[in-house]
Amino acid sequence: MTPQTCILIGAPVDSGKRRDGCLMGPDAFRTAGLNAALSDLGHRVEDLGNLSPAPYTPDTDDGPLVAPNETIGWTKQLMASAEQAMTQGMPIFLGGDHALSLGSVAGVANYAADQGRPQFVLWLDAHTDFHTPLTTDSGNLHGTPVGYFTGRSDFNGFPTVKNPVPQENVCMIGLRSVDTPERLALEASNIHRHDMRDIDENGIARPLSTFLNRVAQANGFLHVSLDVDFLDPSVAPAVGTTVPGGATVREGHLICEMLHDSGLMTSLDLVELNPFLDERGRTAHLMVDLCASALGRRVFDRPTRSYP
Ligand code: 6HN
Ligand code: MN
Ligand code: MN
Ligand code: MN
Repeated sequence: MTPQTCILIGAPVDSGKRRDGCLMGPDAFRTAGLNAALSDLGHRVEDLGNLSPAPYTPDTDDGPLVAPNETIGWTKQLMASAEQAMTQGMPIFLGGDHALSLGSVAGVANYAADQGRPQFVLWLDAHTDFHTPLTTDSGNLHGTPVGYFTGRSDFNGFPTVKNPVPQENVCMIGLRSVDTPERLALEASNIHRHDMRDIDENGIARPLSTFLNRVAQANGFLHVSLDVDFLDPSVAPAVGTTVPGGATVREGHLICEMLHDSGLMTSLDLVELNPFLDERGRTAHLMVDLCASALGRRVFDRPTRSYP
């Protein structure tokens, strides 16, 4: 296994929705042993500690959006940190809610563009997070990162997305809660989307391997964004937006194991963990175990298998 330099970037973003608690996420991942899990696999681990948002005008409570200015501050900071960390290794963003991916993905995509290579994104989530600030009903900006980094309009006040990720380079797996405006926009897009029925009928390995083959053929960079609610709430209760009918523990591990076999993953988000809602740390531990699988933890080594 090729040792990596894993760069842990704590991003205690809690501005993407009303319910507080994700700000404790980065420390819960550390407490659950993330650093040791990765070092034990032979990787070099550098923990940059926790970021703060770039300076922002304090938010007022009178608009349709929850804490837009704070999220703009986070997006600026994360975009810069992501681009910088890519020059040094594989950034692993410890969320924080999913609003952190406005900055993490836009930042890694800037780096990919500098290298003259295409950026791809694997979105593991119950939700599509494809809203814009104008289509969201909840006003929660954690429902908008895919809209932002694919270059949808109406993100007023946010930094310009210099290198939008092409729609056909985005693959979503795990979907089971999609708002009507998101569904209409997605159906008119080239984003690859796999809902849970698709997984029930065809398994999770095939859609993933099809996508990974495309990343490999294009010599792309691959960002993976893992939302806790991708997993079924019975095994991952520590998230504010639980939706029944999610991925099993083994489906999660298989995805991560295949990601490692592919050697394609260049950056990772672990998001939406709300330790306040956890049961004795079990969700934090599961997320750490999945991350370890994505970085090479195995029961037994085996010849790499490919899926047609
Ligand atoms: N997440 N579609 C809902 C909304 O409020 O816009 C839920 C968003 C969930 C956000 O998955 O990170
Ligand atoms: Mn809040
Ligand atoms: Mn999400
Ligand atoms: Mn979600």
